[in-house]
Amino acid sequence: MSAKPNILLVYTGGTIGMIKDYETGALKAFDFDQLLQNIPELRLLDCNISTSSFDIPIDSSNMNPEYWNELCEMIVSNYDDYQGFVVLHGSDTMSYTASAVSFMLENLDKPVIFTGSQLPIGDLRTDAKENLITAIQIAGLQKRNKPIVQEVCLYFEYKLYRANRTTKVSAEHFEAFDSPNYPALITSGVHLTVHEELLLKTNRKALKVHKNLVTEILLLKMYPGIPKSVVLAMLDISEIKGVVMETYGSGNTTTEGWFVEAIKSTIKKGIPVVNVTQCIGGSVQMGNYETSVALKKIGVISGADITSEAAITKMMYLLGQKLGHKVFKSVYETPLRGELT
Ligand code: ASN
Repeated sequence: MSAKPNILLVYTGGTIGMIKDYETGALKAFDFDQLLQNIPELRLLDCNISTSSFDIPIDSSNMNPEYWNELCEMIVSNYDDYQGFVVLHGSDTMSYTASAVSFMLENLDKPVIFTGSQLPIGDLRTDAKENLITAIQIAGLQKRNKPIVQEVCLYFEYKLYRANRTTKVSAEHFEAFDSPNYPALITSGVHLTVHEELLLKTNRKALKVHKNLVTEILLLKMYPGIPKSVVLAMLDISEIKGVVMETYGSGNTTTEGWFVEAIKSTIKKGIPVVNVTQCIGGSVQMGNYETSVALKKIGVISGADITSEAAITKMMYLLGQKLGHKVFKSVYETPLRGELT
């Protein structure tokens, strides 16, 4: 292995590489090589950077599991030749993609760092350069010839987070992401401060990729006054294979009989229902209030302090594993990639 780490930079699209279409005034994706020409600083980094790109870069609002498969394939097919991977991705759905990839890549022992920006790299006030340069530096961090970070992360505005703990919290601020239930793994100031005790440790097993995600999931967000007819109609959709229920506070819903009955019969049909909180931070604790006691009794799965992004992608991944109902519940409630406490 050369002394300098090899880093693969994968460009999927997003604002970071966009330019303004002067006819419409809207931002659109453009050529990756042109993007790199705007960052001569990359040549000063102490690593060998190779690049790879989606054939047609996309705005991340068009992201989907087919693209996730393509991205995982790009990482897996280059896995032995690189010490780290940096994925440039639009910020809008970055937490979804990065969470999904964390589940799809089992036994990862190298860094996969997602980053992007709020302003295009060509913009005078861009946040892209710092995000990109530091993400590459972090992907190249080594200790005794081994990568220090061995998990899927998201780097934005001076902080490295565990990817599946993040959520996009601002469409305006450079600090676009937060990780409310798990501290930053690395903070970037004058020095990079690595919080090693927070990092996932590799289990030394061979890398495995899981591509058969199941997407037929209902995201049921509770709101006061949600009509019975609406809930029943949604739960009645025959394609649904799993439900992520976004509840109030520590996992509470209305105690109205029709609601609990509807959830109970959904579970009886073999459709798992996961309880996650609508709150930005904190955890589901079913049984804490009367308004969640029944949910616990009927077998609703606790998402604990998982984000909705990780809850949905974890369900996509586990539904693809074809587990029995009981096993599904216990596996879902277990942290697989550090996504819940
Ligand atoms: N719409 C863009 C995207 O997600 C937003 C961004 O990257 N800041 O691709």
